[in-house]
Amino acid sequence: MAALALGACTSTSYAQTQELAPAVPGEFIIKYKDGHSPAQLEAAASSELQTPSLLQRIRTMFGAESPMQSELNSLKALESKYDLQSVSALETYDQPGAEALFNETYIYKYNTDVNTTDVMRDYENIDGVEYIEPNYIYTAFKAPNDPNYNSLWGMKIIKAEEAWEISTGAQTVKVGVVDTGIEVNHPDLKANTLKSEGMGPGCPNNTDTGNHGSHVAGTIGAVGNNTTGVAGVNWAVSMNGYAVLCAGGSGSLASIAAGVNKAVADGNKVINMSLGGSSDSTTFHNAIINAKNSGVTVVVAAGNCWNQPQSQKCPLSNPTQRGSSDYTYPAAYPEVITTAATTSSDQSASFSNRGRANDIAAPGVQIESTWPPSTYQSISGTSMASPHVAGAAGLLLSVNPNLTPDQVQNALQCTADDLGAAGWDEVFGHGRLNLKKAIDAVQSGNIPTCSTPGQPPSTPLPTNPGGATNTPAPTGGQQVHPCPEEAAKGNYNCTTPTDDNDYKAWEAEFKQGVSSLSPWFEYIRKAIYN
Ligand SMILES: [Ca+2]
Ligand SMILES: [Ca+2]
Ligand SMILES: [Ca+2]
Repeated sequence: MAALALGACTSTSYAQTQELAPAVPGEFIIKYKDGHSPAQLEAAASSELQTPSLLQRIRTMFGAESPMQSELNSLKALESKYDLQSVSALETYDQPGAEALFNETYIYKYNTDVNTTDVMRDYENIDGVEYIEPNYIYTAFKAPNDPNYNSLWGMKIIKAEEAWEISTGAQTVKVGVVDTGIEVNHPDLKANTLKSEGMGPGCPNNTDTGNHGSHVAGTIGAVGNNTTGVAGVNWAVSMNGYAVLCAGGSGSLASIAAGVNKAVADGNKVINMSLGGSSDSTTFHNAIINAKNSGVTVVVAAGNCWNQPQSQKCPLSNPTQRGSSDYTYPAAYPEVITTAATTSSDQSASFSNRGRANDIAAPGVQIESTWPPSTYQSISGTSMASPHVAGAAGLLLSVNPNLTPDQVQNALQCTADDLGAAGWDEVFGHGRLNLKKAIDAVQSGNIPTCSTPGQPPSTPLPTNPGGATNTPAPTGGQQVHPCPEEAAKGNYNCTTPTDDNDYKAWEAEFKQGVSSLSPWFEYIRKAIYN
């Protein structure tokens, strides 16, 4: 799509424009100083002829031209030199303000063979010319040809199209999706997915029994510009799935920790975890610390329990804690990028957890993405916000693969568009992701720094120390489930306690048919956000 260059104040000298930007061949925008357009000069010259001044009569006597006549002649000479085809005034549609700015501004169409630099030089040598510019061509920002792309409001609001002018991703960047798995044969995921590994009990390889992971993967890296479906933040990337949430969308701590550790071992530079629970866990936290120490950026969902009733999905009894990312794990761990969800009008999603842990916000309502076996779905959740940010982290790494997790986090959160209360706040963190500004920061090498001032301590509630005992779980919302207690409630079948008085290790078989060793904390509850 071509558009007119409307920069009245940006007179570009040909000398500065060594490399001319694309323009319509032979076409120029010329603005004359008031009274100096050819039509004005001509009118003035003819009135001069009819009622010649004394000075003009003297000039005529000596065969000299008036300056006005001479300027008109120079302009006429250029018109014939470059074979003028047509001239028309730049339309201002009768707006008085625009009229003043575009007074005597014309579109000149010359022979398409003319040398742009020559024409500009010749015009700039004439005093009455205020400026001349090539009729530059502007194009729509890079949008992919995927047919469902138009419904991806999230990509537009984070300025992905502008960012894609700089990079559309790279297959050398690996991103791990610790979730329900990835349907590797989905036509919009296949080319960007290396594998999906079953990590939890009953989790199969290379497919997705829960759909959630494939949806997350599509936002990170559905193949872009392939005339199919949707486009991810990365049009090209290498994703690895780690299926840890099976058996109805939940998974044990052991599986999730193994998934994170495997993702690090496999060389993923970014890990997305659109999952969580209300149990603080040293094992889980250590897996995340190890990931960050290994140079892996970990992006997680803030949780969906704000303003939600107590339920299996949102188990904490205290409503403030229930809707807080500070009491949601891994969201509360300081090593992760905690992502809240926004709507298409940049409001906070009604369910999006708030809290001191929130670092950034991203689109999370009515997000369309890939869905097994080979279709697409729109769903909502901080689960959908997190992969926008994880995808953004991947895209930044395609520009500079040596960025540290802290640099990635700063580039993302410190360039975000501030929303809500001025500056960092508990609803949006530092603001809504702006991918264009983030990629510009990385490309320029000037990555700003900013911290999340309210980052909670890693253990905001008392934890169950040492080993399980028969004492009751601490109150205040911490979901600690020593096996015997849960067995008494019928939630677990406990087997092989090593010590009757100190249940440091046991095997538990969850009612859902998933077994785990020493499940100190209950990740078996619905722990998935969608
Ligand atoms: Ca596609
Ligand atoms: Ca955080
Ligand atoms: Ca704010």
